[in-house]
Amino acid sequence: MATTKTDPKLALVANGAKKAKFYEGLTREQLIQAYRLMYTARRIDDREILLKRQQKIYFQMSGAGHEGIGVAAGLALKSGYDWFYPYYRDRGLCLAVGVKPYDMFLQGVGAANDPSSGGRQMPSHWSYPGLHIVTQSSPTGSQILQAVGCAEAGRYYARRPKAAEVPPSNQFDYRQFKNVSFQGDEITYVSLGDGTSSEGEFWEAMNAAALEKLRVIFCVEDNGYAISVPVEAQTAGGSISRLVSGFPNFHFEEVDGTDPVASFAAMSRAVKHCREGHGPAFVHAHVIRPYSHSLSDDERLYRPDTERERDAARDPVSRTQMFLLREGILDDKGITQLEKEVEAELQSAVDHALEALPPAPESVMQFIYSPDVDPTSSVFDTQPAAAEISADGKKPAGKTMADLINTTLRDEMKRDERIVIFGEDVADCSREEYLKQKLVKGKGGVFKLTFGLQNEFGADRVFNSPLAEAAIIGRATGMATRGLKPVVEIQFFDYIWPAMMQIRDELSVIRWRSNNGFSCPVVIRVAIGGYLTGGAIYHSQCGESMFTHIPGLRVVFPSNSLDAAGLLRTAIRCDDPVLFLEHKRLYRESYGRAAYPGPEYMVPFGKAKIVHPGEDLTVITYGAVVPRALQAVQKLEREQGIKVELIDLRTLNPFDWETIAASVAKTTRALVAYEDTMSWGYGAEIAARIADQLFDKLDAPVRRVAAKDVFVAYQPILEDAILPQPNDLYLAMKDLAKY
Ligand SMILES: Cc1ncc(C[n+]2csc(CCOP(=O)(O)OP(=O)(O)O)c2C)c(N)n1
Ligand SMILES: [Mg+2]
Repeated sequence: MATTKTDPKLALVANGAKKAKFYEGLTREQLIQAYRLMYTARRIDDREILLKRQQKIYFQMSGAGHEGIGVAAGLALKSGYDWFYPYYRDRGLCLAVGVKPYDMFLQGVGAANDPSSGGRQMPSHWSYPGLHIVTQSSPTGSQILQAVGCAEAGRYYARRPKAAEVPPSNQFDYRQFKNVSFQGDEITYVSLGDGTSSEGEFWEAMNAAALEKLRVIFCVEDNGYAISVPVEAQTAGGSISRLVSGFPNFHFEEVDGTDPVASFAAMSRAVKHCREGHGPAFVHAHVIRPYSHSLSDDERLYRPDTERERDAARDPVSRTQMFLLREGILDDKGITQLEKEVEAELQSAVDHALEALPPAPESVMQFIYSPDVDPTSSVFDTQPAAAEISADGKKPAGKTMADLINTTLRDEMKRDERIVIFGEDVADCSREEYLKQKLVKGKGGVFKLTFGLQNEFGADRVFNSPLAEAAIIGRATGMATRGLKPVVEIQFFDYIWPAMMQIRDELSVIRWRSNNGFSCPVVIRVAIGGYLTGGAIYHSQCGESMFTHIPGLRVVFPSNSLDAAGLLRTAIRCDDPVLFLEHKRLYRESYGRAAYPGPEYMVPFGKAKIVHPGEDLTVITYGAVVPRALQAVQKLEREQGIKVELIDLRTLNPFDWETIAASVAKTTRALVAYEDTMSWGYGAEIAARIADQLFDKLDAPVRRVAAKDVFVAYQPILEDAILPQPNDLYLAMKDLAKY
């Protein structure tokens, strides 16, 4: 661990630069260039503020006061080589990396040809694939874990370069559409504000980067405020540097971020530490925020003039101008000339941006999902391989859902070296020597679904993550952005919530918000559901409709082992993020066992299965309700002669409307059954669609059977009363058939 501390109050000329020919390694030309970039950044802010007041753009977020550290970082790192997760104040960094002012104005006006989002995101939400600037969002800090995943991906490819290759086109999958590039010593830069360092994800990211010794530079741009909250009310002790100083493997810098020369020196040392592979670096840059938080904020409401004037004396743009004059690097004429050139460039950029066409309203649905790989298509519709019959003519014993998920993961890992598996307890044994010495057998997940995979494929492909769900999804998102295929596990659905920000505001929307500039087709396997007799509140939840409500996320919920194998393979090979829900009660159930269907068996998304044909009534369901409904259907047929058509949806987004519509048109009665709580649940949408689109076909009201609107209780008597049972289904079907 190395630490360099620069007194944040130091003036530029006081750091020894005056005597040196080079200024901390910067030439006179580079210093002029740095000033040009800083001045450009500030003037773009000024122009945008004007445009906002004229109602020609719709939002403004300034980078004012942060230009010094940003430009220094851009100069110390390599454009198109290193990777960048810059936050909204990093206008200076983006210009230094190569973003054009015109591109920034295009984002302001929301133009169709805005390269970062095509009018979908606010300005200062950077995304420039060619420059390795990865699409950014508004939630403070959600970029940090992704940056860690990005660095992990770069290291993975460097160690396994074959993984980056694109397979021949007859091996059709997401890889055909990923443009993978990597460098052995590439660095991932991620920045955040001082307030954002209070987010839990920041700490999860620091921990992961330190554990893995990753090449990540964390830059905290500390302007002393998070909107109106001052740093001493935000960060215990008022110094983030002090708090993080215990993380191992890090290089630490604390610097006056309004001083581009000192900032460049600090960044260069951070870059060296990372580039050489010693681990991550942390740069704490003290900056100012002269333009309030945003145009909606007036900082005079909470900052007195004295404090604001103190900041103004450190303004990086005017200080750098003074520095150039004092050092004789530019004279007054030179400064005027430079500023005139910048103004002319910005005028032309604004003029052109104001003429740019807005996006077509019809384009709104574009790029929610992959335009290249359609998981509902016939490519993903294959037949199971014939079951092997042994010499004595016996069919092989049926495999459980747990068996076939494990086998599918194994087959796919063999086929695709970009697959990595991580999560809590998913490895066989983190202390590899125990496995190697055969002292232990290995765990492979609390439900043993990943058993044996670390042993077979290595600890760099199958590993335990820290106990941090947001980190699992955030890191996976960063990896997938670089073309890897993380198949991660959330141990229990009940504990998916720390990752909800990453799932809803990041993973699912990255393709859409970047106008197809980036994608992150992660597979999230989640153990879900109740009927466990003793699972209680926190091991029995459903809640799938909270995820089917998210545009951009595929949601799969198999009811038997054959479907689980086929759907998991489709999930892995497709190009969209997939939430793969595995019902714990079905893992080892005798219902729905099947022979191994071979390594190419796939089930397309959006294709339901008719589990039992019938004419009198349609039951639409999925997951663990399928076997329960089947019992009820068989009893009803036996006892009442009522023939029920039982539909297993298999995938919830997309879902198979055609099969539902055809069945309900035939039977004229529909019952939607699901394990989740009744109100606002998945069945509500299906019932609404049936009522809306099949109204004239119906002879009865659309009914639902679901759990009571309460959490699942521990005592089995209570659990039975809460979750839908075969008899509840039986009675509802019988009643509906009377109409
Ligand atoms: C998760 C989340 N919570 C709240 C907000 C609203 N918000 C936007 S910026 C901000 C303050 C950020 O302060 P800091 O991290 O210090 O960055 P600065 O704006 O000062 O550069 C807040 C609270 C948000 N965007 N995301
Ligand atoms: Mg701040």
